[in-house]
Amino acid sequence: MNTSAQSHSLQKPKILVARAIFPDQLAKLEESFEVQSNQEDRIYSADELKKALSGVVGALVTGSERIDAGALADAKDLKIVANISVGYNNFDVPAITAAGVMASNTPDVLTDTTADFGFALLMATARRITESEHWVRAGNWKQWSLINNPLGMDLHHTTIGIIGMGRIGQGIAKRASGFGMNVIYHNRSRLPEADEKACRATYVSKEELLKTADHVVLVLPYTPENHHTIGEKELALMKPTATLVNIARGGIVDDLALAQALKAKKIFAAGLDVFEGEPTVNPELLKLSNIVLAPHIASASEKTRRAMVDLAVKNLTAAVAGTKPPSLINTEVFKG
Ligand code: 8YV
Repeated sequence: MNTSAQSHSLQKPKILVARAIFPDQLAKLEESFEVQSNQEDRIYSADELKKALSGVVGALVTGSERIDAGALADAKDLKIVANISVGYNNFDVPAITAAGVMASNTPDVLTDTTADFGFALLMATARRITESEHWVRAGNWKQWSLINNPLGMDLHHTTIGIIGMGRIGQGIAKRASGFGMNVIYHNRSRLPEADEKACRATYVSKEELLKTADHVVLVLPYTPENHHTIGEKELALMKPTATLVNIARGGIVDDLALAQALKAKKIFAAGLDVFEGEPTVNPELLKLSNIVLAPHIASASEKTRRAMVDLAVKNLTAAVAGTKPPSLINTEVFKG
């Protein structure tokens, strides 16, 4: 073997890490790969992403990177785009498949952390916790009062309506049972009886759920069909005492219609972790006090964010080694 062939055979496969990850996880990756990383964490423009994907065999990306035919135009060596996210509406899956590239996501590892957060956001919303804090900080608390301090809505022994009954929806249902809540749900397809039993959940139509739930929680994936699942018409069906929580994706709720419904007190309050056009938040929402806002942090515990990266790395490493990634989305691309 001549020297250049030798050095070629010793070369590590080149990969892209499109966003900042924990430094020790990056250092571990660098043992096996030549890593082009973006620890600066500035989101690539479409053109920068296209360039960054050219010449790499694998890429770790997040929901901020749109992977479509344009992004893949020069990615001739790419075997996998491994999303550090369970939702993958940032992927144009048919275009990725047409390019012969595998696509993977990070299910399961974030289920409980995300369900915990969904429940926390629901409690904060129903019991007006952030609004109360702002009120205290603004010096408004002059005396304890039976009726003139912020009064919220109960969770215990009320009805929770969950739209989207995947793993995270089921996690929220189980938590709700612990609060003595009656659980109703709506989903594309009804769950098997054993799963309904495990969640103590009853399947209802979307309309019945909106009309009867005291608390509506959205946990469905974003697809074009799910765009504005909650708009003016749906908000009008809800009780004036009801709360709405969105931990799914921006675009599932019509944020302007929601702001109008909250302003007119057509519903009691809302808790949002995701927004249409995030990180921009509709200014009409920012004017309201009967709302709790969070910056898309449902999966954000360090332990879980690390587990998401670990699973994405497993997917990437498997694809580069020619084995099947554990959470491959477009299985038809894998030639075992
Ligand atoms: C991610 C999420 O943090 O997994 C998901 O679907 O919404 C979050 O856990 C986000 O998508 C960034 O990739």
